[in-house]
Parts: sequence; structure tokens; C-alpha cells
Amino acid sequence: MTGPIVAITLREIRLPLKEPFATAHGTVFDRRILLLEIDGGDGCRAWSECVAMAEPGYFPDTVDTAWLAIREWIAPRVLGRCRQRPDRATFTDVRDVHRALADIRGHQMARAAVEMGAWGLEATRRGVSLAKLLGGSRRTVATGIAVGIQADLAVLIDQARRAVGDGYRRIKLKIRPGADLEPLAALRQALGDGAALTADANSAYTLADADRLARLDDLGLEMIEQPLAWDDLVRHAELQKRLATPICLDESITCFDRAEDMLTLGSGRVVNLKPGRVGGFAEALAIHDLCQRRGVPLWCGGMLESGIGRAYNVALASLPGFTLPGDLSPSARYWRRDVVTPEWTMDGRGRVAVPHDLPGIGVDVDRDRIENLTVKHQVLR
Ligand code: OSB
Ligand code: MG
Repeated sequence: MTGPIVAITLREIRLPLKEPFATAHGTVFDRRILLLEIDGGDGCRAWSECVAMAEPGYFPDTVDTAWLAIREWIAPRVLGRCRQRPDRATFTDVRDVHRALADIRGHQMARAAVEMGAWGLEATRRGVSLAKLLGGSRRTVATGIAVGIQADLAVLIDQARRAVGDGYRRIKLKIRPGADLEPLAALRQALGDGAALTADANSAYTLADADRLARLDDLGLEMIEQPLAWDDLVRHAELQKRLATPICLDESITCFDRAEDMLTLGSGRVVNLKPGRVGGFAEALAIHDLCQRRGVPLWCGGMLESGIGRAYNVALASLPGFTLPGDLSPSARYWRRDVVTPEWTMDGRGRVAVPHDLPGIGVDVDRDRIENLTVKHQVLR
């Protein structure tokens, strides 16, 4: 690192979604979002976002546990002169942040928020784009949409048709037992055989559902995301043997080793990479390189991030190993108004521009708006 981190400000904001987002484990109306402001003490600052949700339904981290973990264990390891680990006091490389946090078990989303913020700060200090610092070269990233579970089939089809018209490169439908075969068949029928269609089960099934899931093979899905339990690679391997549809793992990929295990065991054939879920960019880059080496299709997932978190994902998705469209919808898909300027937009061919020519995360953060949305804040030094 070019310099230290002297303060971290934690903030919780509440951002109401334009429309509720329903998954197998519940419906989100208002997104509780933990934002960080990383202060370099030299006039350089970077905002970052913790992707944890309000409840541990998708992943063990929550907004509240991440706050606690950052305050108690993570910030003390990276702030200024490292008090608890004097042996790791000086960060010479931004990757040292990841190393300094490696002895903390779990809390990936909390660690990632600080680690990724350190990359954002480093990019700002060096006057280069975050994408460039990460090694990304793509000028645009391809975008797919994630559509929530929708009881009304006509509404669902209308939504999907509009998404295709807007340019989205792939439609992903959230599914759960009882809301799977029928809506997916209706979508396939409505969108035609050429449409890239996928399903995300968010762990709603068990191996006992294998026969039912095998019926999805007729629908020509590009993949089914995370059908089984979040921490179960063995049964995913068994299920993959019984499905022609490629399994993509999301929740299960908590770190580099799990990605490698997935490939070793044959638990899936596609990787959804969310840097916020694997402990940050150092780990995400290692997974990216692994997938690239092994020829594994890779895409960047989303967590209903604000425009701040989205900046980090767009930068990562500009790397060459991301071969499939990401969950990188523009701001207007989620929010009446985002917290960044300019807001994230998508062109008519489903592409989001990577801000290569701007230093740091490439968008300005609307501080007044964030102040207004803040329900809680704390400065750590
Ligand atoms: O499983 O990919 C998921 C949102 C929150 C938590 C988990 C997931 C999702 C999404 C939304 O699918 C993707 C997006 O941000 O558009
Ligand atoms: Mg998913």
C-alpha cells in the first residue's frame, strides 16, 4: 500500500427497493446497507460496501455481525499501526490487507468490505481506475438481470420480455419448490429457444428433489444456480451427475479452496463470483485465475448493492476470465435514486461501461444523500 488507513467510518443506510425482491429465503423491501468510508489521512478516501443482508438467510454474515466484526477484529488489524499484530504493522502491498485478516475465521463479508475498500483507496492514491489496479481491461461488462419469484405468470413474462427489450444478455429467475418448472417453461416459451435463461434456487432443494430438477433439462437452461445447501459440495456433485444442466455454485464458494474443491469433486461446472462473499479482491482474483486456467465459465454475481458496491463488482468483472454476463444491473433497476453520481446505466445491448479513465471507484458518492439515509454511524481510529 502506498500509505496507511487511519480511520474507517461505518454507516448503516436504508435504501428502499423500487419493487420487492423475492427469493427462496424471503423478500427484501428495504435494503439495509453497511457502507464504509476508508480514510487514508492524506486527503485520499474511498467508500466501500459490505454486501451482508439484514438476516443470515443467504450467508452467515449480517449487517450487524459485520459491524461487530469490523469494529472488534478487522479494523484493529489494519488501522494505522497495527496494535494486535505488530509483526504485520506495515502494509507494503494492498494484498497485505488480505493477509492481515487471514487468521479470522468466517466473516468474509466483513473482511471483504475493508479489504476491497483498501483497493479502492489504493486506486485513488495512485490515480488509476480500480479496474486497472485489478488488472481488468474490458471497456464494458455484459449484464444479466435477476428476476425475483413472481406469483403471477403474466406479470413475470411481461417483466422478462421488457428485460430482453432493454438489452439484458441473460434472464435469471429465482425459483423454489412449487415455483420452478411452470414459470421457467412459460419463460422459455415466451422468450424463445435463443434466450439465455438461468434459474437461481438459493439452496431451496435437497437431493430428494433430483428427479424434479432433472425435468429442467428439457428447458435448455444455461445453468441452475445453487440448488442445494449453501455448505454442501458432496451432494451437489451427486446432483450434477444426474443433471445435464450445468450447476453453478454461488453460496458454496466462500473462498479459493471451496472453488477448487468444487472442481475436484465435480459439484458444478460454473462459478458465480462475488468478491464480497469470498473475503475480498485478493481471494476473488485467485478464484478468477483458477477458473481461467481450468476453462471454467465465470460470472460476477450481485447482492442488491448500492452504486458503491456495484462499482467494485463492475471493476472486477472487467477482467478477462469473466466469460458470462454478470448480475450487474444498472441503478434504476433497484433504486428510485442511487447514492452515486453518475448512476450506473446500461446500454441497449446489455453493456455497462467500465470507468477506466477515472481514478478510484469511478463514481462520486453523494454524501448529503448518504447523511440523510444514515440510521447509525461510528468512526473507528
Ligand atoms: O443469490 O445471487 C443471489 C441478491 C441478494 C442475495 C443473493 C442473490 C441476489 C441476487 C440479486 O440474485 C442479484 C442482483 O444484485 O441483481
Ligand atoms: Mg445466487
